[in-house]
Amino acid sequence: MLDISKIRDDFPILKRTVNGKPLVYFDNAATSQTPQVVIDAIVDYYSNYNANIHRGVHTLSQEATDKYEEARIKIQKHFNANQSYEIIFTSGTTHSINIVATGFSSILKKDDEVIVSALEHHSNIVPWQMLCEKTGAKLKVIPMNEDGELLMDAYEKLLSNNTKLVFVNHISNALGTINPIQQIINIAHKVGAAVLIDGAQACPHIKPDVQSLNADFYVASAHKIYGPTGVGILYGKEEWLNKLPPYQGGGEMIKEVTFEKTTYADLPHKFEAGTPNISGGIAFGVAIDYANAIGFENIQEQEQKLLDYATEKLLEIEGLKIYGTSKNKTSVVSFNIEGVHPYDIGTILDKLGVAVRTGHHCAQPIMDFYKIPGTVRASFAFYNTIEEIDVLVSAVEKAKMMLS
Ligand code: 7TS
Repeated sequence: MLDISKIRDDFPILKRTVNGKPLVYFDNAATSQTPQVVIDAIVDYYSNYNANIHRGVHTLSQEATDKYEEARIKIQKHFNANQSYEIIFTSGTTHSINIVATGFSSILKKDDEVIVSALEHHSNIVPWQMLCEKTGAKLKVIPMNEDGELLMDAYEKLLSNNTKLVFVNHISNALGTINPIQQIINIAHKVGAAVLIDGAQACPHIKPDVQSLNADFYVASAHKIYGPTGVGILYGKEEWLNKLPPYQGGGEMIKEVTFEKTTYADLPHKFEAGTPNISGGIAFGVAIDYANAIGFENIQEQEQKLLDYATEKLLEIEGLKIYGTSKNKTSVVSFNIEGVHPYDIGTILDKLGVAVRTGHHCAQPIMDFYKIPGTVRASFAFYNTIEEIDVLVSAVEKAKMMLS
C-alpha cells in the first residue's frame, strides 16, 4: 500500500491553489505532474554540467554525454529493449511516429495496405494519412463497439498479404481502453506486417516489455511518465531502424560528409540529428527511476481504486453518461451530462480548482462514433486521492445545477 500523503510531498505543484481552491489535478492523461527529483535533475544539469554532448573533449561535455547515455540505458532496461541503440531519443510520441511514417514512405508501394484503429489519437492517424497520400498505400480502420473496444474479428478480416504496417495505441487517451496489443501484434506478424504501438497513454501505468510483446516499434513521451516535456522515445527493432532512412539530416547523424556523398552514423545517432533535449533526456531517466521506485503494481492498484470509486460516484449523478466502458480500462473517466456542453462543465470545474480536459481529446473519430462534440475527461494518477474525487463529484453536481 502506498502512503499517498507522503507521495504527494514529492510533487510541489500539488500544494498550489487555483482560483482560491486547492488544486485537484485530473488532467494526467494530457500531462502528468513532475516530482521534485526530476525537477532537481534539470536544475543540476544547468547549474553544474551544461554542455553539448557527443562532441567535446572537455570535462563538462563528457559528464553530460555520460549522463545522457546512462539515461538511454535506464530507458532500455525499463522497456526491455535488446540493445541501448534501439532507443532513439525524440521530442515525444508525435515526433517518434513521424520518424517511422516518413521512413516508410520509401518502403511502401501503391496498393500496399496499412491498418489503424478507430481509437487513435490524431498523432497516430495524420502521419499515416500523409504517408498514404505520398505512396498510394491504402488506410484501413479497425472498428470499435459502444464500450470503446476494438473488434478483433473485423481486424483479422482486414489483414492480408498486402498489409505492411499496423499502428494501434496501447491505451486510448480519450476512453482509457487497454487494447489487446499482444494479440494485435501476433496476428499482424502472421501476414508479415510490422506493428507500431503508441504507448503514450500506457507508460504511466504499465511497464511494457517490447521483446516479449515482439513489437516492431513502441513510442512514448516523457511528460506523461512524470518526466519533462519535449522528450520521448522511439523504440525500434534494430533490423527496422537499419532499414528506415534518417528523418532529418544534420550534425551528429553522419559518418562522413563530402559534397559528393554523405554516409550516415550508426544507430542511434542516425535518427538524432542536431543538439537534443539533453536535460530532458537525463530527467526522463530520473522519472523512470522514480516510477519504478513507486512500483507499477502499486501505481495500478491505487489508480484502479480511484477509477472504481469515481465511476460509481459519477454514475449516481442523473443524466451523466460515461463513454468508454470496457472492463479492461485504465484510470480515465470520459463523460457528458445530458443537454450540457462539456466545455461549460470544464470551465466551472476550473473555477472550483478542478483541472480536467474537455473537447475531442485529439480523437475526433471516437467523438464521431458516439455522435458527440466531445467529453469531459478526468484522468487520474497514483498521487490522486479519494477525497479529490469527492471534490470532483460535488463540483460536477454544482456545474449541472448551474447549467441545466
Ligand atoms: N498518442 C496518444 C495515445 C496520446 O494520448 C498523445 C497525447 C499523443 C500520442 C501525442 O503525444 P505528444 O507527447 O507527442 O503530444 N495525448 C494528449 C491528451 O490526451 N491530452 O493532451 C495530449
